[in-house]
Amino acid sequence: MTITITAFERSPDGGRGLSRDTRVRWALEEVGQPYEVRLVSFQAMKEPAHLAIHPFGQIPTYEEGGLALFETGAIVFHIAERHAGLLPFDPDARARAISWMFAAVNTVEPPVLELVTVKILEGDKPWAQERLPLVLERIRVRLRQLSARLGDAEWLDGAFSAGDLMMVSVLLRLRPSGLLDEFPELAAYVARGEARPAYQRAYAAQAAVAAAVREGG
Ligand SMILES: N[C@@H](CCC(=O)N[C@@H](CS)C(=O)NCC(=O)O)C(=O)O
Repeated sequence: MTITITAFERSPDGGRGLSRDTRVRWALEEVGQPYEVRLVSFQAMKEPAHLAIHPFGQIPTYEEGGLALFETGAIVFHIAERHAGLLPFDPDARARAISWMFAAVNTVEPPVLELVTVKILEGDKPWAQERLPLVLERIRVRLRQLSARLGDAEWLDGAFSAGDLMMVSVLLRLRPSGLLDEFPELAAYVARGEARPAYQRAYAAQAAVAAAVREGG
C-alpha cells in the first residue's frame, strides 16, 4: 500500500531539515519503506481537505490505505510498530524505547520550542530580552540531565531506536542556537544520528524540495 506524507511546499527553514516531516522521512528510510510526499501550502493546511486529516492544520500527516495519522510521535511509533528496525523485540527494552520517544516530544521539545517562541514569535515584545535567559536556562537543565543519562553511550538505551530518532530530531532544532555545543556528548550523539545513511537520505529528500523552490523562484 502506498504511504503518502505531507510536507511544506515552502519550508520556513529553507530545507535545513528542521521541519517535522524530516522525522517521518527518517523513520521510513530506517525501515526501508518507500513513500510519496504531498506538498502543501500554508493556506492549504488550513482548508477543510487537510483539516480532515490534521485537525490542527499542520504537517506532517501520514496516509496509508484507509489510515490517516497526524502527530510525528504517533506516526513514527506506527512505522516502528509495523516494520522491524526501530523498536527492540524484547518487551521491556521496547517499552523503554517508547519512553524515550515520549520524553523527546513531551519533556525535551517543549522548552526547545519556547526558544523559537521567544526569539521569533515574541521577538518584538519589550520583555522578550528579559525572558530569553530564563528559557535558555530551562533548556540547559534538560540538556544537562539528558547528557548525564547518555554519558559516553552511543544511544539512549542499547541499540539505536525510535527513541533516539525522536530525541536527535528534537535536539537538532537547537543547533542554530549554539546550545548543543555546550554539551559535547549530546553534540556527538546528534552527529551520530545525522551520520546514519537513513537520516542522510531523509535530509537530502527534504532539501531537494527547498532547492526546487529556490530554482523555481
Ligand atoms: N506536535 C506536532 C507539531 C506539528 C507542527 O508544529 N508542525 C509544523 C511544522 S514542523 C507546522 O505545520 N506549522 C505550521 C502551522 O502550525 O501553521 C507534531 O509533532 O507533529
